[in-house]
Amino acid sequence: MPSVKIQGPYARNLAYSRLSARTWQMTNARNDWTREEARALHDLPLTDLLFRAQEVHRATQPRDAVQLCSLLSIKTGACQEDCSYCPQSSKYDTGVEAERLMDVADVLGKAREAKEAGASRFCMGAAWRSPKKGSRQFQQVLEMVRGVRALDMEACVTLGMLDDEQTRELRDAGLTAYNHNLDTSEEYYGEIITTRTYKDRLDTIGRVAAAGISVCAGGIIGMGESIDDRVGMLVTLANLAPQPESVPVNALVAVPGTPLGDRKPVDPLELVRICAAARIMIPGARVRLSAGRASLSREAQLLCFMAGANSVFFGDKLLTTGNPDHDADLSLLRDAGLSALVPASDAAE
Ligand code: SAM
Ligand code: DTB
Ligand code: SF4
Repeated sequence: MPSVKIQGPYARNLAYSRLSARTWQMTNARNDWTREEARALHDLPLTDLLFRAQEVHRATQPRDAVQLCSLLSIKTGACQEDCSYCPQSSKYDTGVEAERLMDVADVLGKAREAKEAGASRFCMGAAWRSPKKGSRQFQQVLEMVRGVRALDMEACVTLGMLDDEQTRELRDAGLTAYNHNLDTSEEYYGEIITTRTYKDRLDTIGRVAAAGISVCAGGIIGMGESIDDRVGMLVTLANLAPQPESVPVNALVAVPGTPLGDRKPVDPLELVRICAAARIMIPGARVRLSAGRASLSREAQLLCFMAGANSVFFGDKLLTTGNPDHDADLSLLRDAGLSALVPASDAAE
């Protein structure tokens, strides 16, 4: 595995970007976006939209650093929820084999490998509606979080809906961020998921923020939603107080067997617009170019970076589907003159 301790002018980026993002958040982030102005922004001529996104990007983020996050499915398949996009729902026959929660030591081994390969954040996903109250599995997840933090990596988990106690325990374990996506607009949500509501989603996000854990929340495009649905989702995210620390922008990976298995891929330029609008509306966030990257050209990915995306999932697998491999991503960064964000303590070495 290649070791990529990317240093250089942005070696202090992780610490710098948090400070800069928070400063911007306090002074410039707005929580009063209307759908009309967000739609007008989204629909700008693309070069104007990119220009505005670059202005915000350069004022708030290290301008040429991309955070590499590695993702691991710690508990796969057999989920009770019916999310129409998801290969892990038990309602659909997608060929994904259900697996029990992984051992803590195996997960930490993967985290160590990810760090060695250049990742500064380790994200763990479980196909749960919510973690079982007082379960041994939840205690194991807490151990995983503590272990990842001890490696001096940011730790993120996505485990479904949380109650107050679980949220506090995750915070006390040192969790950096909790991923809980809105996926689409409130109006379109019922077309995609019927086993929970938008309000359920917002409640968990509110609990996470109230406990002092950073919120990672974003969505998916390419599920048959309208542009107004995409903009509506961004407005809901931007008007959260505090705004999310990171915003994953996923392009649907159409998995055969799911209700959305036949959907045509979105035009990459539509993804560029969402990245740019997210950068402008949620200026302090890491905008994470997430699922769907395996079908994007290098040029399309670079346009997303110009639009303000500054984080990707790094490694050849997302949860159950494919992603560009390490070499492809490292050569993309190198050829574009971008660098990987390194943990603050590494930068200080
Ligand atoms: N079960 C938890 C939940 O739903 O919050 C965590 C795991 S879930 C797989 C995490 C996110 O992955 C979803 O909210 C969705 O945004 C994204 N996702 C899942 N399947 C996808 C697909 N086929 N294409 C794009 N994004 C997908
Ligand atoms: C997010 O928004 N995207 C990631 C992460 N958060 C957990 C998951 C993408 C999953 C894509 C389908 C799969 O690999 O199963
Ligand atoms: Fe379950 Fe999450 Fe997949 Fe929905 S997105 S089916 S909650 S794993």
